[in-house]
Amino acid sequence: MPDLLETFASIFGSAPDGVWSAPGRVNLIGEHTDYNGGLALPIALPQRTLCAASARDDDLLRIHSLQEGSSVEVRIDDVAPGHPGDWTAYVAGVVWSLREAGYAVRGLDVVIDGRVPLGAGLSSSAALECSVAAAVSELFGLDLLETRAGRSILAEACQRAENDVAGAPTGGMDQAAAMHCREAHALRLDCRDGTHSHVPFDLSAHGLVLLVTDTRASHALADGQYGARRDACERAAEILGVETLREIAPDALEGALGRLPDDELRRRVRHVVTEIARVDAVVDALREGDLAEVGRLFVTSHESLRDDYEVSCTELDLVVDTAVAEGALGARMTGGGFGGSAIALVRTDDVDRLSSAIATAFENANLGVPQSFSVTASGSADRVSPE
Ligand code: GAF
Repeated sequence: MPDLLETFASIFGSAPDGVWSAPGRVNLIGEHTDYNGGLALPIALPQRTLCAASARDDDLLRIHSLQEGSSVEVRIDDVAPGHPGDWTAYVAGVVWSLREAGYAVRGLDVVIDGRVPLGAGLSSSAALECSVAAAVSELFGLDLLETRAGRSILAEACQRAENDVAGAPTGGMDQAAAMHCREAHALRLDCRDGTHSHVPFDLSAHGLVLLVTDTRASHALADGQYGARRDACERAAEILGVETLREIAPDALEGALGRLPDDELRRRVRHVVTEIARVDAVVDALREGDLAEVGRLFVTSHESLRDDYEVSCTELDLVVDTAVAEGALGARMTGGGFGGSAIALVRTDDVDRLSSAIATAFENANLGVPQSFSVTASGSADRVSPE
């Protein structure tokens, strides 16, 4: 943390009031289900974004990032959809949305140290939003970080910042993960009513690790493809006369598909309904210690995302195919897709061999250099200092 504190002092002339942090995430399963009122199963990553901050008694936001190396100033009253138009929307948007929700929030001096890989589909944006939300809650006495209900309010404010200010029409999984995840547990998130529970997730007991591979293939959620999938789901729900696709039970799927006008819409709906069912199948398999079944469900999920939802890409498919061919129990893309990262369930002794097999496969296919690293389930947004 010395860089962060030194930079804060050199820019703002004093030590910060405190430092907060929030994690990135990988989703074990339950992809593109959150905006359909469905289930998801993320874990928090050990990689976190740090936010050193001090409260101001005016309405100015002064924002600096170690990675960007530049500073931006914006007044809270000037924050609006599309403004600011760069990464600082994820900071300013959080302050704006908490104020819109009626909280008495003023300006901030902020330095960000983002240690969640950027553009890797690992929710660096939610980590940034949630680290700022944690800081704002404590600096302005909102007392939201202390309770589960308060954390849900912060997660919703972060999602609004992303939807309304940054213009990315995402669901709420990533922010909920950053606010609610627990060490050595996955978060079973029910996006219909916002409830969640913690499912033990400690692969070391099984001689396994979760290997994340950042494909380095570009990935952006504010572009049209993510929104197009969301629109398709809303259109299908309207045709089927339900509020969200969560209302379609697996045994009613065939009937529902028969009432949809085209094959593309049928495939989108089939992914969502079967994927929601796979979440509880993974939860059951984890509770029973049946990791082979978890691996099989990973692969089924990936095939569904690749063939029915059409959000995978060459790089993600290559990671999954290579990992499975080299003995992983299962693998799948994670997050929004169109690039970003994949996860694989791998025997501890096989990690190095699998990582180099993936790197070699990318080299042979003339693709960029992927980054593989193993992760454990970590904790949620919190204060780092003063302790
Ligand atoms: C991205 C979005 F931000 C999430 O809300 C979720 O929809 C995910 O893609 C797909 O499951 O991470």
